[in-house]
Amino acid sequence: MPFTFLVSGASAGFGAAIARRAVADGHRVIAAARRRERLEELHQELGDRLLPLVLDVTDGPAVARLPGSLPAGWQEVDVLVNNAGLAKGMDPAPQAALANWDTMVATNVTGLMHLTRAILPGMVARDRGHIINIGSVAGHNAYPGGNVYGASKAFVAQFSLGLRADLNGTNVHVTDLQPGLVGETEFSMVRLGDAQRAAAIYAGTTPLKPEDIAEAVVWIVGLPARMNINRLEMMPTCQAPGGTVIKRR
Ligand code: NDP
Ligand code: 8X3
Repeated sequence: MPFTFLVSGASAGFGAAIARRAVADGHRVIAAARRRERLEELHQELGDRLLPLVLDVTDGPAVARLPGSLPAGWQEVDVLVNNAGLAKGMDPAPQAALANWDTMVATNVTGLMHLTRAILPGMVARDRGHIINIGSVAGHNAYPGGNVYGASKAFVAQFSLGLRADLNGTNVHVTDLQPGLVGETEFSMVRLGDAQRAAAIYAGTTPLKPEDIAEAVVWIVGLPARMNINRLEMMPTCQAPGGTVIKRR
């Protein structure tokens, strides 16, 4: 059955890949992000089964107005992919810029929370829907410089479980999708602001691709309605859970 998706952060990376895959599979996609021109390009590429929507998830009033302001025929969102998110900086906590911390919390935590709150009542009223939150392995594996980014993804993990607790008995599904290292996105460039440092993150690795995340998303939404995937952790085979670090003097 074709669904109407709302994908936040659809102008690049995972979000664009999810939009492409969903449209290829016969679904319709409301593609939301801040960069209008990127969304227009995606619209040109994918046609009228994609609705470009300029939206900053940190703009609380705009997010709250969203359900009523969608065009006729696009108001019933079946699948919300809370993907818009970012890391800013990788400095240790004593040196980190507070502005970067605030941006991560505003986007990864508050933005995700507000968009969920805006879309969820409609799903509950229709007794169907999927919320797929893009978390991260950083939400449960601490690493130096991951401080607020990791904490924001820990919020996503616990919020996802809390939502399911509230929605227990309904056909509204909630999944926290937790990828590890994924290349071919703007993530590390946005985080580090330096092409060389960003490229070094992936040197000598074969990371996951945005298409792999899209594959997981369409698998989740295609499962029988009785099933809920609470969390799904994915890593490339060049990465594995690590454990703690010891500092030797
Ligand atoms: P990208 O930087 O490639 O894409 C991020 C997207 O989020 C862009 O489309 C950007 O669009 C959008 N975005 C950022 N801020 C806002 C905002 N305030 N309002 C609306 N849209 C916004 O990153 P990825 O695709 O790699 O990351 C997607 C998600 O996956 C993030 O939540 C990230 O934390 C998570 N993740 C990434 C991993 C990786 O290794 N790449 C691994 C695990 C999780 P625009 O600038 O146009 O608004
Ligand atoms: C992105 C993965 O390990 O760079 O969420 O934090 S990591």
